[in-house]
Amino acid sequence: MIELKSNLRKIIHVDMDCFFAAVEIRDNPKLIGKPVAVGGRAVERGVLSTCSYEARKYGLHSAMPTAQAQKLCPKLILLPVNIKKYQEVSSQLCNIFKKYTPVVEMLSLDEAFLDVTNCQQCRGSATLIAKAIKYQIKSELHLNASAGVAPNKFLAKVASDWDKPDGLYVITPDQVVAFVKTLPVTKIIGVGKVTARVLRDIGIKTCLDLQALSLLQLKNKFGKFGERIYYLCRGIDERMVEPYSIRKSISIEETYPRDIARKNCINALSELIPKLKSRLPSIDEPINKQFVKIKFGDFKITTAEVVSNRIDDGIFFMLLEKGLNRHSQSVRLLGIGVKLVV
Ligand code: TTP
Ligand code: MG
Repeated sequence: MIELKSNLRKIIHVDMDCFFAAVEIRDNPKLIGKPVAVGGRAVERGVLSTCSYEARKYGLHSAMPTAQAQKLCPKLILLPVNIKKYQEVSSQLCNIFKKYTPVVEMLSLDEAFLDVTNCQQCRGSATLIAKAIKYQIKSELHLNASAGVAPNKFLAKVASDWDKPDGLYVITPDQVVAFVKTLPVTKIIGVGKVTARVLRDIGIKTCLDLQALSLLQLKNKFGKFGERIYYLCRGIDERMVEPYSIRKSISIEETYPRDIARKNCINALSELIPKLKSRLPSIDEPINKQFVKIKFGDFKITTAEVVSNRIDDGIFFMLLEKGLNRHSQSVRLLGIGVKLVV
């Protein structure tokens, strides 16, 4: 038992609060306390990248069409996306993280995993390290971060969202079993609306409910992903924190609750592009390829890719058209991504 404990990892997940909006409000204090959103204009059929907590009170959220957001919140202050500025802040954030550990995996501009198992600062306490990081972000960058501390990536990410905004939530190794029992399955990475509905239909809502299914049952139902959730619902996640440079590609995909008509794919793709960009460490990030993945209503999958050195929105639309031309069905899933220069 003691031996096992010495192998335990200490993982911190940090996620900034309403990141793009928070940076804009910081740089223009007149916006404090107002409903503020960052995103594309309604006339250009834009969507919100994010919005302040005041705006969220009106039901606004990321990826909502701006036209709809302005109807729900007529006083909304809409600002354009200034990605260069957020990238600068992101690299400042990364520098703060690296003061505590070299094992930093930036997941997007505002989100990172840190493995602090071997960090000697703050008496080696991951909780105190997370506190120190939050304090440093606040005092140096004048922004709020939420942090989660846990023995693995899955739980650290759940924890950072637990107490948002300005939160710090800790799941110690001996709390894991009790914590996952009541955790809704929707908190498991990869369990989107579609999987959640399949599970709900057989009476499964929490991770404890899910634990009743055997490894074989889950594999039969969900394939390889079934195996993953078998372990995740028990609070087990062996994934390492991988410093960014090891990652070979970055992608984002969405399975739609109902198959979408082919003519609506352009809009759906427009919503994915800003999400993908927010996951890149820099907009000028050198890349090799751009790709689009389509899963059709009959589960047929096609991918289209092309060599590209700089991310270009037009290329995604061209690849979408190419993929759609290969099959006549409606679309169940859309994904886009880039292969990185490593
Ligand atoms: P998130 O961390 O998902 O959201 P957030 O930081 O705005 O709010 P929260 O307090 O809930 O963490 O995303 C980080 C940034 O990425 C966000 O500020 C804007 C960008 N983004 C998009 O451009 N489109 C999207 O659909 C999402 C989800 C985020
Ligand atoms: Mg965030």
